[in-house]
Amino acid sequence: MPQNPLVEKTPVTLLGLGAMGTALARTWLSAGHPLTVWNRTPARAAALEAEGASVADTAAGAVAANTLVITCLLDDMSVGEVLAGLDLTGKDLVNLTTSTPAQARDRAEWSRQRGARYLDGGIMAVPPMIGVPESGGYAFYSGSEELFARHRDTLGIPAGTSFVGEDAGFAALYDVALLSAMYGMFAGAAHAFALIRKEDIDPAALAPLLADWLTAMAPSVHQTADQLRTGDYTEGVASPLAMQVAGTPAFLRTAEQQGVSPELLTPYFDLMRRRLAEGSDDEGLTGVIDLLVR
Ligand code: FVH
Repeated sequence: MPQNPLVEKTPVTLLGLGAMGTALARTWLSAGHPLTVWNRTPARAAALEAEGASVADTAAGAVAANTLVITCLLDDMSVGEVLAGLDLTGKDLVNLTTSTPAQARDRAEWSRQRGARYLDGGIMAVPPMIGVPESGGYAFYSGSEELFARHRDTLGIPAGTSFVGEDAGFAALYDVALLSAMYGMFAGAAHAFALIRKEDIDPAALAPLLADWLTAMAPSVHQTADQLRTGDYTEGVASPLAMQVAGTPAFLRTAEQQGVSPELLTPYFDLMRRRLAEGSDDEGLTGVIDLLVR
């Protein structure tokens, strides 16, 4: 987001200079924010120092340098280790480390007990997308809305921002929800490529077909959401569950004939069959969600 050059840039402390931390750091430096960095392995800070960052010898020194403290470490355990025993009184702690929702809520309470305000972040981008607005990368934020509003412009420099609620666990929840869907897509694509692996078919010929098909199917999530909201799982169904279940043996036989393990498909097909056995012939696939929720 463009910032007013006449407004003083918020100084940032960043703990963690892995692939993501380094990419974040470069965007704040390029945008003219005073930046103090610390990393467990000091060598990783050398290039950033040459680019204008102040390098702290200790995490305590880095935290003491600025009010806005951003962590981008491996996991929640490393955040706990790095911040243990440090004075966080009055700090604005923004944690961009991937966590579970429960870890994020605990970290928010842990920060509150130490006199810090807390915002949790989940980054929907890989390092090359950071600082490239046209890449579409963004981060979910949740926790203190007041803190988000205060630092929105600074947080918006590396990637877009999306505030998803005062519950500190929500950013992690949205993050994991989207990434889980992504892995489902990767699993389906892996099975598709495996099916053609032994044939005289160029994977590069299948790839655009796969991409177009997945893109065409993706908007079905809106119908799923509408059905979950209304509770009517038959509304607008074009491909009833009974028809889809009847088709599954062809998928499994094809896998067998192509010498491909069906292990990525069968868990989902099993759920479809269970839902159909409950008498939900006219539904689409939305009822499977209710079987997953324990
Ligand atoms: N890179 C990606 O594609 C994803 C995209 C989405 C968001 N993730 C999350 O971002 C967090 C950081 O990821 P990263 O890519 O920077 O990860 P690494 O390159 O592996 O760097 C890890 C940094 O954490 C430091 N570190 C690890 N353990 C400790 C510890 N016990 N005490 C202090 N620091 C620790 C590590 O330091 P060093 O190894 O250089 O000394 C790195 O600075 C992460 O949550 C992703 O899930 C990235």
